[in-house]
Amino acid sequence: MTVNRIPERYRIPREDGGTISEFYYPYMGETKRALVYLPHEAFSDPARRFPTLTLFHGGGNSEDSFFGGIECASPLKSLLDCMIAEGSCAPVIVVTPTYYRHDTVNALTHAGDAMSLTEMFHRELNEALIPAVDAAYPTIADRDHRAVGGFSMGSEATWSTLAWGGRNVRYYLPMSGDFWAVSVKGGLDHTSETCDRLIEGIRESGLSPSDYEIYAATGVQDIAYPAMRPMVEELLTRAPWFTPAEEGGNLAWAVSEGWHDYEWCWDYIAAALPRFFPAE
Ligand code: FER
Repeated sequence: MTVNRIPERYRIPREDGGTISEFYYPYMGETKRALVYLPHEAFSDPARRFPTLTLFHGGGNSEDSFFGGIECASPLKSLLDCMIAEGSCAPVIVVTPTYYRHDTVNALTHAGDAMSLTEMFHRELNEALIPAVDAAYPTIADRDHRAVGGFSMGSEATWSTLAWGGRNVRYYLPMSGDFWAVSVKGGLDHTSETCDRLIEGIRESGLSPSDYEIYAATGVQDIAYPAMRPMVEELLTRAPWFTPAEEGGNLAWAVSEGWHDYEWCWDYIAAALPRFFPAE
């Protein structure tokens, strides 16, 4: 399926929107920082609880990358404010953590080093981040109201979460990145084994195909396209584990005109949110 560009009004900051703040939580002896978006409804209706989308940044980036820091230099906050105000999706809490640690500076410049961090992030997500967010914010604390997604190496972290850490998360938004469990760009070089590994992990987690839904997206000019395309196309042949969304299945494959840049993630996020968390 194709992906629409977001309308220009999604880029215009709104007075009636939600808030962004810094959030700190402990993990393995460190204090980890994340940004958290709370929808306007968290303030206007204090008894209400919300689904959560957690977004993993790309290699060499940080917890500030998706929102453009607390000053919100990217269109992500205005996009969320606008979609929620217009009733295009449910009000949602959005969390942007980092898989980096204080001692992993090397990994900032090498995607291959980032890989061990993206592969393991599901542990921090399940053991520390999800419980901390649920304790601090008005979340609907069950797996049907949690989504994770990511860009580039953050997409690798998203596939890894589905493979090994999906017990608390139903929805997945891998953007411009394949799954590197078998090898770097294994979606291209080891397509079949990469798909086997993903399915093996899901099966060992005790999940069945109705327990997860994926909106996988990239662009035809994206450096991830040559690896992501054969992987997702093969996954679409692996019923019952993966079946096409067009036929009511659990895997949507969305291709834009785009390249390897957050600019195209706004379109993917805007397309996925109404599927994951439709407005009531
Ligand atoms: C991919 C293409 C590129 C991918 C990751 C990258 C996980 C990351 C590149 C970088 O960080 O420089 O298919 O999948």
